Amino acid sequence: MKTLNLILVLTILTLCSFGQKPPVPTDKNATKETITLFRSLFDLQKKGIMYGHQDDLMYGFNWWYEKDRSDTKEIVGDYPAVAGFELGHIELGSERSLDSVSFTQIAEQIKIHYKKGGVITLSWHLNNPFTMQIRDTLAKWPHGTAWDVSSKEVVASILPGGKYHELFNTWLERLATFFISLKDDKGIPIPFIFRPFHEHSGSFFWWGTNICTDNEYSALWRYTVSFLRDKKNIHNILYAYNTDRVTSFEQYMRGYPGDDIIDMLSLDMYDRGAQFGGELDNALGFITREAISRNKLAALSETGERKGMPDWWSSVLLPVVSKYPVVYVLTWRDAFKTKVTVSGNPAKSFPDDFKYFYNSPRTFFLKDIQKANVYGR
Ligand code: BMA
Repeated sequence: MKTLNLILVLTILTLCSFGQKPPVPTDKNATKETITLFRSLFDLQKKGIMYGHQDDLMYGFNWWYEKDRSDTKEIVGDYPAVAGFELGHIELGSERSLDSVSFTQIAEQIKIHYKKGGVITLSWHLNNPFTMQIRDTLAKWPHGTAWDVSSKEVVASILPGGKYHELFNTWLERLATFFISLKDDKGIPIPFIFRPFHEHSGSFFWWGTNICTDNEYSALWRYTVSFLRDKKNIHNILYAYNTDRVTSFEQYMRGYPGDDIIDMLSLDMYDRGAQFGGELDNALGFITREAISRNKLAALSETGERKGMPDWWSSVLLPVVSKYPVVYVLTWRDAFKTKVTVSGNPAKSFPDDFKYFYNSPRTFFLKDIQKANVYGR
């Protein structure tokens, strides 16, 4: 407690000495825990980077929902600091996500990870509300899914005045009901990072850059935040804006909904070849520079190794992310494959190299951030 007070005083003094106020989330009514989380992460990103893994607590390469199990823990003996979960199909009122994961179990794992002091991030591959209405018995994937980019009318159709606006409200209601259920044992809302309408600079989701206008995209974001924050009174969310690979800040900002509702500037970028290191370096350079000047967090919210590269974690990822104040880096899910019998983890297919990443003083896993006490408990 004493150490924490000292850290708090030092932080306040440092900030005051620069004439700056301590950073706060955009939601003026953010809960105490959410404000503390935001500030802790803001501090943490100056010291190192948290490791995150999608669906780490739900399933792995060759197992499905087993108590306390995690692919990450199996390799390095600790859980990721950041646990990612996916909400696609919550909008339909389904019991399971598009990846067949039970929403009840997702909520359980969110509570457990929060109790341990870990950070939570949620993504949402929501269906296509417009093309879903087109009944076509012969239609194949991606018809009606998040990946269905066959119509450019989707975003306009769900905004106020649009044909499917009420349907979208129903979807947001269901999302909100799930969010409201995320409480700890004392009934305190669990803070989390929400990253909807992700990878905007790509055109592979119906909210992508060539599928809707920048104004529509921004309006979609603003409507969603206002619905959750103002209508449903949910005040435990940090909102993450996100794009796929970009080469300039202008490109990154296309359709940006505004500093008044965004808490984190994030980027998704997978290693598809030798140019990756340079491209990531460039993008993180301008994103973190802007994030700092706007009092926002920054994250590499999805990434993945170059196929077959044995030292990707140590020679590509770590050197680049270590240069910048990036709060976390997250690798995507280890899709469960029933037919595969070898134990191991495709996302960390070179365990020794992943252990090197784990052992770096620059990286934080769950035990490290338990010490940092990001919720100030
Ligand atoms: C994607 C893929 C899909 C999955 C989706 C949501 O990037 O992994 O298989 O359904 O994420 O988790």
